Amino acid sequence: MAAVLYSFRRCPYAIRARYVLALVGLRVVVREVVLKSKPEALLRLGGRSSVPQLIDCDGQRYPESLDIIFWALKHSSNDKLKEALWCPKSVRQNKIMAWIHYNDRFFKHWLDRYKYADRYPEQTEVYYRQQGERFLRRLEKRLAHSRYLLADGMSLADVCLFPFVRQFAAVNGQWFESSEYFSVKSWLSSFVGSDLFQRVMTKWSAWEEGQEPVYFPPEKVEG
Ligand SMILES: N[C@@H](CCC(=O)N[C@@H](CS)C(=O)NCC(=O)O)C(=O)O
Repeated sequence: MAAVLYSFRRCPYAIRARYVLALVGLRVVVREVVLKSKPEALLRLGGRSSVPQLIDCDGQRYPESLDIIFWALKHSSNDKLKEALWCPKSVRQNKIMAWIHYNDRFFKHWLDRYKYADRYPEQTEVYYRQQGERFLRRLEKRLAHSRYLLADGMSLADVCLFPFVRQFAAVNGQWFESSEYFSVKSWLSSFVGSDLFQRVMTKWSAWEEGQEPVYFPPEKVEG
């Protein structure tokens, strides 16, 4: 039995986890969750019921996207890719984690407000966007010098951030396309335009107890 991944297609945390699983070529059983009516099997696990979550073959639980990503790296046999994504040098690992924390703690906060500005009427949508742009400017500065955030090769920093930048860009596509974040735009399209991303974003119907297992990544793009 393969590990089970509770996932939600559009969730940026789930996208980063699925992207790494697909990159390293690990196959799991995917269970698509509807956040408004989470399946009993997920709730029965107790504690947090956010997605993504992974349960491995021994029943060990990985309740956060980063836990799943490191689980995937640990089980991958592609050492070269593992080293590229998570360089063994601690200086680089610290840089990667600094980007991820900056994203998860700062950018995500403003992204939520920008996306759902009507739920946060104390400020305007433009105000929230401008706060998020502080992060975009840092990305732009970095990406003007190298193709990816740490160097010319993709690392976990890129994979963990791009799904959030994608959401930010989608709030007002016209604004983003006409913005001057040229390096960010080409960095983002190198992910979003890839075949791998199409597989990561395969559409599944909501999982129901007892159904035939659905595997991720899929053999071919569906939906
Ligand atoms: N820190 C978590 C965050 C996951 C998260 O917030 N997922 C959202 C969907 S994008 C969710 O499950 N929200 C519903 C809930 O928290 O019950 C991770 O890295 O996996």
